[in-house]
Amino acid sequence: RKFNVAVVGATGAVGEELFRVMEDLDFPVNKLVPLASARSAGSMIEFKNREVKVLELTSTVFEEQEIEIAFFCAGGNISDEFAKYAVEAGTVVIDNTSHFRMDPKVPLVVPEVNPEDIRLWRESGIIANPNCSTIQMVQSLKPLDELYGIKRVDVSTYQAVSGAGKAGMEELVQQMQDFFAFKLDESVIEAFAHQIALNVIPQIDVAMENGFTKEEMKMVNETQKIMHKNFEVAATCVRVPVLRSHSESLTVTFNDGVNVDVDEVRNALANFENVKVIDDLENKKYPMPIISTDTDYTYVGRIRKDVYSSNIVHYFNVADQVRVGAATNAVRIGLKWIELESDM
Ligand code: 2RA
Repeated sequence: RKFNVAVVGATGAVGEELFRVMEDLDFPVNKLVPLASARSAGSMIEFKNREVKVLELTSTVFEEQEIEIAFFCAGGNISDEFAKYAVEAGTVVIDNTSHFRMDPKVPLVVPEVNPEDIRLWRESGIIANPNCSTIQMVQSLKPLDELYGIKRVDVSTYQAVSGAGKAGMEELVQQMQDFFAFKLDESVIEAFAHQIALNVIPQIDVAMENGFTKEEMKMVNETQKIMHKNFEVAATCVRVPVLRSHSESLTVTFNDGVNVDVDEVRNALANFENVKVIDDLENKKYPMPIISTDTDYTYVGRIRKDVYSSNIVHYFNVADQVRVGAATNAVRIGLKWIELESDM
């Protein structure tokens, strides 16, 4: 059967991508209801070659439109204010913001990693979609934990400007245009703490008391919740002038006594759902944002054993932040929910 589906934040970067991903993954849509603020209501979005009008997000729209599944991707404050109206109307909410992620009543799901957690959705009516940098990381950690048992993860990220939405992407493009017009010093700096063109910024989100940033602590706390493991995680999150794929350099320490076999690691990753291995350094083949962008895969490569410790492996991991890190994971959660929990 098909479902009545709402997308809250229909005109944002993730909202727009959701329509494309629902088409690509053949999401069973009966009626599509794009929702946005009064400012964007009335505009049109395209879905399956037809124009659909954006309606205003109100407290009653979920009930009026008989919505069964609602994707929220309009920011934490909007989820805070409106998700409860959807839940009251009997809608399952798939929330892309950080608002509910660490709520013990709300499952936090990457369908390839912890699909069974979806069954907890009835406690709150909400399923949370993790942070983008966490999603692509746990997709590679899960098979490695199953293989050897992880003790500690050290990760540095190279995060695209799409993580800051359309405003972030527009700011990078504008600053590049300003650079070629010899007026970069006049560029607007709004989406990021500093100029992002020709720069890297070792801060994503606000500072926490422990010296890490909020983005870095999301990678710690969300990873432990999704994987139901307490292994140590330390992250350094960095914004780079790339449009829309996040990269991560990972060092994974396995339990004492493990002797890493790189071929075993490569096979475990290659056999995991939605992960692709590109790992041929001699022939200059490895994952890069220009490979992953616009795809639904997490790519890994540069896999190598540590020079000093036999229980440590290093690798590089790249995925499209807007798709794998947001829209695609949300749609995959919806498909899994339909398979496991809807009364089809
Ligand atoms: C970022 N993690 O890349 C954020 C987006 N959710 O800024």
